[in-house]
Amino acid sequence: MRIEAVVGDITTEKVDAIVNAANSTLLGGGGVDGAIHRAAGPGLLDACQKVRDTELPDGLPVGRAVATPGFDLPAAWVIHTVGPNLHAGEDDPALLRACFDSSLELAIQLGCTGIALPAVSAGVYGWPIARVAEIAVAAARAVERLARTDPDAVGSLELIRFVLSSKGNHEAFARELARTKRDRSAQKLD
Ligand code: AR6
Repeated sequence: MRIEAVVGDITTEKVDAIVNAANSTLLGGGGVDGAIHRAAGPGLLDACQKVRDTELPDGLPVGRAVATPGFDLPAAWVIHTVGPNLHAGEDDPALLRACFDSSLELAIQLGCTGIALPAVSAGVYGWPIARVAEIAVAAARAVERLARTDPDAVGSLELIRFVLSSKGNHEAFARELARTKRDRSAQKLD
């Protein structure tokens, strides 16, 4: 399993699935959500509307994930998840962890080889980037551990790439990736 962090625009990622930091309506918004809808074209909004009309009439709950095709994107799939909104008092880290866990789990179920994820909740929803990095990287490390202990459980997944919109955000993720790598080598020496 490769886990990495890059600076970039997630809409240009050539991986099987990209993750969208959506809101519960699934009907678009600003930030990465707006960028993904613009790049995917109108088919994405139609597909999201269809999901609302069928399986999720009350919207996508915080922490859950749902997939649609990627339409005009290089990625075959968009995995929509809804992060907790700190400005609305949603301060439970388990909810943010659930976003990353459910997105990664869905990518595995879809048979993805590679997935790209943004810093869910680190924009409009107001979570500090260091906290998002800590939670997101912990979720990725859990999948990495699973790949070692039970390879079948991660299917074809080989790459987890965090795509960050700024150098500062990238630094937070790079630091957390380095820290958790050090922790793991320390554990090996114990
Ligand atoms: N590629 C990668 N990262 C990006 C991109 C991009 N093209 N564009 C923005 N980011 P946000 P949230 C970063 O606000 O906090 C929307 O209106 C951005 O700099 O997109 O979960 C939804 O509809 C930030 O670091 O998501 C919801 O209403 C990170 O992506 C609400 O915002 C997430 O910022 C969700 O808020």
